[in-house]
Amino acid sequence: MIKIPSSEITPEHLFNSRRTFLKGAAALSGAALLAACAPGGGQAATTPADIMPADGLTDELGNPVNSYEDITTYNNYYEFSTDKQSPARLAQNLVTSPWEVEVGGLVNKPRTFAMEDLLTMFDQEERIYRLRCVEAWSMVIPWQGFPLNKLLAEVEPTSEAKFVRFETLYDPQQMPGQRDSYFRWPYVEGLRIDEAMHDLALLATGLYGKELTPQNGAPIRLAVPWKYGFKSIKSIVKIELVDKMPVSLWMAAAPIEYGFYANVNPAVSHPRWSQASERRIGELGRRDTLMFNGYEEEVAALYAGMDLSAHY
Ligand SMILES: Nc1nc2c(c(=O)[nH]1)N[C@H]1C(S)=C(S)[C@@H](COP(=O)(O)O)O[C@H]1N2
Ligand SMILES: [Mo]
Repeated sequence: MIKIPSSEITPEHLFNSRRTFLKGAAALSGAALLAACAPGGGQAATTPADIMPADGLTDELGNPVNSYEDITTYNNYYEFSTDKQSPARLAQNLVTSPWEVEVGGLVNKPRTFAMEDLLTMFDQEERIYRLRCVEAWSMVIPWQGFPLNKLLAEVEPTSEAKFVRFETLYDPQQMPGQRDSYFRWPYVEGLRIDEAMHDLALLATGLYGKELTPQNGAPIRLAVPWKYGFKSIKSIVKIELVDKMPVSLWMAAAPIEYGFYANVNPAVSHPRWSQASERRIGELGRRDTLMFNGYEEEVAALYAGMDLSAHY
């Protein structure tokens, strides 16, 4: 891995991602255009098979992005199903418009944002991020979105705000998995305020140059690339600044297995399996898991002095 001073990493990282993404996006819009002209018309005309990763579309480590098909058909979204294939089908009719995100708690300017406003208030950037699931598989995903810190700046967190708590939509009518009382719904996640302010913490609104699909967390989801995938909460309706560490759905379900931090760490095993390696979806064999999922230069300072085996 090329070492870049941490003071320089963000612009460089973004610039490279942006360039490679835009190159891919140009090719992608061609594919989407062709599909839109195909018989049948309408949105359904663009099938996953029409959208292929463009040559050379990679993350900053040179990893090719996963196919649109992989990204949109292999999902964890327990509100719909606990298997990975079903969310693509069961989430299809999730009503994602109109949509609002309520942002409040320990802030000077609480505000409920209409989704359309979130799309126009902030520049939508392209970011190619690795997603490492706690289940030891991974993907490389081209997102569009904007840094969470830009939204937080709008509401002005007070000095008492120490954590950010996120909530997914609660609607058992639309989300059959929420009728299962094994989990404490709605899905909740949290970040420490300095993690939330980090430029890599993205609110994703799109995927592969298109709108986010329901199974990937439409219309807005978090993407925190140095943490296990479960931190990247989908279909967010509420963001609250709080003074106490939030209890996430996974911490409530199995506190020994899932901690608050959930930083990708090959040296700290899950109680039931090793985290030292992973299966990249679409590849044979396994890859070594990287510390902080390969974002160590950017984020290690957030955890200086912490015992990461205790704060897992
Ligand atoms: N609301 C909600 N968010 C969620 C989940 C979920 O079940 N419900 N699954 C998480 C897990 S375990 C992973 S690995 C990622 C998967 O994101 P993807 O399907 O877009 O790849 O979403 C995360 N966000
Ligand atoms: Mo996951």
